Amino acid sequence: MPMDLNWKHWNRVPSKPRWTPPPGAVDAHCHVFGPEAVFPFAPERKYTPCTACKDQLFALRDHLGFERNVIVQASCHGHDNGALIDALQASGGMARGIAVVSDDVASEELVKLHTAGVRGVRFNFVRRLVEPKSFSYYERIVEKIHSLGWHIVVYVEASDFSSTMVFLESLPVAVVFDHMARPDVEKGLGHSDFRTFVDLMANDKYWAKVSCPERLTRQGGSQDLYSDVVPFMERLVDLYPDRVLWGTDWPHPNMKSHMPDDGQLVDLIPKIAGSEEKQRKLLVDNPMRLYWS
Ligand code: 0GY
Repeated sequence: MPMDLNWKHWNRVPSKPRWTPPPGAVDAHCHVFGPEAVFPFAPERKYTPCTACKDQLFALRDHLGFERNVIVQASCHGHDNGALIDALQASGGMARGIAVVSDDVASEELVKLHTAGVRGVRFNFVRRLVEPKSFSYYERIVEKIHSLGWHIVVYVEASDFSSTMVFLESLPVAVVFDHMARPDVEKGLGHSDFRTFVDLMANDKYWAKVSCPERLTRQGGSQDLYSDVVPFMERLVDLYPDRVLWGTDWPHPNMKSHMPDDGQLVDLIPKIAGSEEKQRKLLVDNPMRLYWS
């Protein structure tokens, strides 16, 4: 099936970053889609993406000067983690995965995922992407993954943040927030919504991905690249240098306004993390601790 007409294709000729990542850098948020003939998209999906397969992801990784990936199961593949497992197995240990499973997942399936390199599950609370499920559904999954030492990756929008937090607080596992829990950057750094998130992060079970300025910006892909989002990313890196992760979000699903240049996204990193120490923690030490230790 062709990709949705209002979708933008990922950038086939990203610029070469001018900034060089430290050795061992990890792109901790990216996806693989298809190819559909081998890994069909889920019938219940809310969008049909373009193909973005493992070889294309690994080529981008090398082009950007990164060494490792954390590949996150996206909603268009539902609970079928086949494309993800295939990519992890092909990576030679240089990729880890975040899967999506249902509450009746068998323990043998979880062991299979772990062996392939999966280290957590994603709870996607974004209603335009996934039909809402009860918190007890997610609790049943946590009970099953806890003994594997896995964590959960949460994708939630600002409007659902407080109700979801009541649930997350009770969980006995680490929680990683995609895209800084999607702040409304127009409200500013001082707004109570972002301050609540920043305060929550003081609890060391929480981690934040300082990612997706292209999704959060209100400036479009203007020349003053994502300058409205950078202060939010920088604030989290400054306050919690040991619990932040960075990712490209390639192939940038659902981007309709513009398609980012992945090389330019890398060039933002020194603005977000201003010292070599912070850059090393963000790109190497933190993802290695969470995904490879
Ligand atoms: C992202 C963001 C999006 C999509 C998904 O699972 C998904 O389909 O995560 C989005 O549309 O905001 O992190 O890739």
